[in-house]
Order: sequence, then C-alpha cells, then structure tokens
Amino acid sequence: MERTFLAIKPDGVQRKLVGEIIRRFEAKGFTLVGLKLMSVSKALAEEHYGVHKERPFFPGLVEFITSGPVVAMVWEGEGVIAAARKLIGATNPLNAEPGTIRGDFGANIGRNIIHGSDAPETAQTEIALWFTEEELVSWQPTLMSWIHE
Ligand code: D4T
Repeated sequence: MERTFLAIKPDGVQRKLVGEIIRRFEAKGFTLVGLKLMSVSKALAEEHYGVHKERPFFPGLVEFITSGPVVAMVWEGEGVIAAARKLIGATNPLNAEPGTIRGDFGANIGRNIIHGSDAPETAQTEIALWFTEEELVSWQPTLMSWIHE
C-alpha cells in the first residue's frame, strides 16, 4: 500500500478548509494514518522546500509556511501519491481544474492551500521528515471490501 504526505497550509487552516479537505480524501476511499496540527519551524520549512532554496519565491514561501498552523497528514491507499496530486490540482490555482481543491478554493500561487508529495521518493522523505514512526497508525478500515475488489 502506498503512502503520501499532505499538508494543509496556513491559508487552508485560516480559511476553515480543514474539514472539507479531509472529507474529500476520506470520500475518495483513502485512509488517514497520520494527522497533527502544528507550528512549522523555519528549519523544517527550509528543509521541506530545500529544492527551491535558490528560487526567488523561497524566502516568502518559508515565511508563509511558518506564519500559522499547518495540518500535517499521511494518507494511505493504492496509487494515493498520484491520485492526491490530481485531487489537489495544478500548483497555480488559477490553472487548476474546477473540482480540484486548488481549483475550487484557490486564486493565487502563493496561497495554494495544500501540499502533496509529488513522487514515491519524495513521499518517503517527507513522511520521515514530518512524522515519527510512532505517530503513524496502521489500521484496516472495515469498509475496505466496498472500496477495493
Ligand atoms: P507544493 O510543493 O506546495 O505542493 O506545491 P507543488 O508541488 O504543486 O509546486 P512546487 O513544488 O513547484 O512549488 C512549491 C510551492 O512554492 C509556491 N510557489 C511556487 C510560489 O509561491 N511561486 C512560484 O512561482 C512557484 C513555482 C507554491 C508551491
């Protein structure tokens, strides 16, 4: 079973979209295995967005991610990494399809509501960066036979 890391950014939390976003992943059939509301340190933000450290938007991005609470999550399911990116939508909400989280709720690339791991390697790295093993719960939803054949 695949796992991915998702984080509702400070704009998503401030705009009271936490319930709506979790509902979408639950309704799709994915399983929540890790969840915490947290203040993000500058060090964690800089490490998480390390690939962007030379980009002009990096300082603003780190400032934004550390500006308020973030909801960090790990979701599990077959194909969840790519499927979550589809549910989230394009990086720039103005280009994101209606029906996606960013397409429905976002209007600016610097306020794009949610992060999702973009590949199996990044998912593994990000889960280990944001969660300890003890914070993750392996469980089998009883309705699984109605979601998977
Ligand atoms: P994240 O990582 O937040 O899920 O976004 P994406 O995976 O969809 O997009 P990304 O890594 O290219 O960008 C990371 C983060 O930086 C912000 N950003 C990006 C920005 O503020 N200005 C920009 O020009 C770009 C490209 C938005 C997401």
